[in-house]
Amino acid sequence: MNYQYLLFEQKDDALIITLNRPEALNAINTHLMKELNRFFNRDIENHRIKGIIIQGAGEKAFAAGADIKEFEGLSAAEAEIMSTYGQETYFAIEQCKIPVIAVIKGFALGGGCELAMACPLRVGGPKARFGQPEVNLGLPPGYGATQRLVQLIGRSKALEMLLTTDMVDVTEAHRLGLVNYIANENEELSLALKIVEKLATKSPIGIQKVIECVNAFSDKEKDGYYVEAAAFGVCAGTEDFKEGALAFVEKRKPIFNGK
Ligand code: CO8
Repeated sequence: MNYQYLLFEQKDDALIITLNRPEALNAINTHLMKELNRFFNRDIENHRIKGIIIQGAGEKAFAAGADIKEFEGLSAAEAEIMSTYGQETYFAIEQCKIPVIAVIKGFALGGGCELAMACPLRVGGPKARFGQPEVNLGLPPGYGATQRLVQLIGRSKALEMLLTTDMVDVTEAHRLGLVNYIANENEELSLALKIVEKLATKSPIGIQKVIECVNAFSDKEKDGYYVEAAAFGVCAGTEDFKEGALAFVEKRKPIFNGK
């Protein structure tokens, strides 16, 4: 794999992806977005892993948004294409059959906060700060915040964050449901690794189907209950289901093979 702005490190069952533009607070430029797209749509297949962790390089930021320095001279058509491409990339992360955990130590702003929201789980450190400052630039968000923020924290608080651009700290983000876990300083990554360890004991097919069904909730073309019943049916025919039920009866821990 040949990547310029993403670093990869495998630790046991986890693949750690680091957004690596610390000099620009890991702002997501076009190239970095293309690399995320390539990984989640293609290269992920080369990895045998149970969880993916996305973090930002350095202590200061997860990602401070899209790269504002690329905005100059952008035509309306180009901006719409960029927005759609970013949304598609984040959908691939949201729908990834291997769960993705965002580890946020500092700023998660604009497209950075949107990236964290596309991940099924989020761990925040004590200095994590979340915000959607796009209206300061004369823009609405373009990578999904007007939809995912509403889903995650509710319309009222989402509108407050989007309209005022006020940032929320990690305690408030946790209270709102914007982060799942608060980690101690310098323990953010190790907490995420522990979560992957836990996920690795579960049925990979079960996990994949939960992600698929929950995503159906916000897909206007799908009936989530139908998707859930169909997933339940598919899973009932799997070796994982037989193993899970047998292990319960035999009072032992299940060993899932993901088939
Ligand atoms: N883009 C490009 N460079 C950035 C960005 C960014 N989003 N954020 C920070 N940087 C750069 C700074 O320019 C600076 O570089 P340099 O040293 O070369 O001047 C370096 O990172 C360090 O930043 P600061 O000196 O500003 O650090 P501070 O600690 O003073 O401030 C802040 C930190 C508060 C995070 C501040 O940098 C800031 O406000 N950044 C911008 C945050 C923002 O507005 N984000 C939203 C961007 S728009 C967006 O995400 C829309 C997504 C959808 C796009 C759809 C396609 C068109």
